[in-house]
Amino acid sequence: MLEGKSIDPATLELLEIAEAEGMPTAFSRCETIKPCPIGREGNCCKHCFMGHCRLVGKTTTGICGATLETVQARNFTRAAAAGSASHSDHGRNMAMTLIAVGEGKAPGFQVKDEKKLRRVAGYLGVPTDKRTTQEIALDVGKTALAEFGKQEGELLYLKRAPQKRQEIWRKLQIGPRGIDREVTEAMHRTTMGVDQDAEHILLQAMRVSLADGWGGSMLSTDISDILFGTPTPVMGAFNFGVLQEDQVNLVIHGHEPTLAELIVVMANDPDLLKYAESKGAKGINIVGMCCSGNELLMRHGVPMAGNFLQSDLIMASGAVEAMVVDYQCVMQGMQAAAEHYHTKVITTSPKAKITGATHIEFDDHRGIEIAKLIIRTAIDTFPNRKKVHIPNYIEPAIVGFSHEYIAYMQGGSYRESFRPLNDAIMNGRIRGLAGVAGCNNPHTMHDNAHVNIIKELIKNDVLVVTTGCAIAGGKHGMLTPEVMEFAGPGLREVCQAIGIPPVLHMGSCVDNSRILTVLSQCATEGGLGEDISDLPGVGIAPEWMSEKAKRSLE
Ligand code: CUV
Repeated sequence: MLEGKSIDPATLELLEIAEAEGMPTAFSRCETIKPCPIGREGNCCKHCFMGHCRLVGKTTTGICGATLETVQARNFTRAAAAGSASHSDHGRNMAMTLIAVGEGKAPGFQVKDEKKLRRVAGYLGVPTDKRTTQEIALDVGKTALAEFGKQEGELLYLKRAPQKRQEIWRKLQIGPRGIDREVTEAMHRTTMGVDQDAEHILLQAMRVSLADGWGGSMLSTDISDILFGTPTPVMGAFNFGVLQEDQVNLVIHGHEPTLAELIVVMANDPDLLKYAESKGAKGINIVGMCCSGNELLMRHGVPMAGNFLQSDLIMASGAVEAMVVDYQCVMQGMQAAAEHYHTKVITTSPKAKITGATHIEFDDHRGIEIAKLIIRTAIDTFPNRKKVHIPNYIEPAIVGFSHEYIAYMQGGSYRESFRPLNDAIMNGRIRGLAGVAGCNNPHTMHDNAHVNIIKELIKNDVLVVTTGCAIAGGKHGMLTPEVMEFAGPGLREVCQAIGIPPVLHMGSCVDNSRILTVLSQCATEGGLGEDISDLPGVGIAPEWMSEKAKRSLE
């Protein structure tokens, strides 16, 4: 029954338990729900109520006359707009936290990377001379926030792309004016009776995607680095084995690093540790999941319990006291899974609740107090444990390669560059760069595509960077220096010379913006052409499911 579901033995082990105990999971629901073939292909038009029109067989237009091309372009553009809205709304929250820090109204938060704050201020045209960190932070936050509501001109970060690319965007008139404006316009243009030329609709899909990649996501990454530190390599660990049998386990799942950061700090609070002891636990163990997990992993080495398809399954260990979530990629089925055990699902975002779950709302003005309350709630749950079964699989990994760190590795603090990498590509020792990103999807064998694609790429001398749930490779030994032996001879030689592994963990999904920065820097370094499209680079999301992944590597 379980055959073909995952290449990960820890996942199979808990799937067996879940099945025996009747706990529903995405894997089990996928057995009975087959995707609608019409919708999946984008051939169902739901944009007005003369339909819905299913464009199959001899039916090639909807009631209004919209063609298959138009319908598909509309569906694609709406998915891109939703993905862009999600990443960008996350970026907006980060900007608002930075403003609160600038105003001195966010206890527990501070500017951790002043150098990055000043660099970002430069990109955004915020003056830094003779100004305090707090003043700069406030203005950077406000300028970033203004990018969302801007109505005219173009996003300030577009100028971080190679000159030639910027000119192409301008010529096609797809340079985003403001992030929210492009999402709204995408929704408008795909409404019944508006834009009805497929190519023209798709131009807006590109614009809304650029608004994410060079807007919401990039701002989100930058502000996260300013507030929580720009990642440098740290040791981490992957898979269900990171749960602790004798401790209170809190799994942090979702996307925003804000509350997650405070929970990590507060898990060492002596009063809370004493309280945990009073309930029979030997400590408080914080582990990550999906993209929140990536944020914590790359900045603190907080262990990563798993990726998307493991997020409801982990409850079958019987060892999860609290599943703390904010938004995106949080399956509602998690609550049904939790009800089979003692686990509390705790929703924390004012934007996202789950029926039946405990809601403890985060507010960055009272962050510490809320983090403590969440940990206390988890501790209170510990005595309710029944049977515990933690699969004994744990894989070490080295994670946290920001673009800043990659540049630093190629020349030190004063001469950082992408020259060695470019030279290696030019002389053929490295054949290309690949970004392996995106989710899991139960319609395909869990982790299989991620891991095997990465293996093949490095074998063929392609340097790989991974983000999001593609960090699946971490569970299978792909993020250790030992993986060097599977790399082709050219890639191995270059990686050894620079001092980096052949597969670089770059963070969460919004950190795909780090990949854009690396590509821009490679292009502007010279020798490989003048544009990102001149580079031998590819972006892949082999197990994608989220609308966010639809636009991710634009
Ligand atoms: Ni934001 S979007 S399943 S958590 S990568 Fe993971 Fe990554 Fe896809 Fe979601």
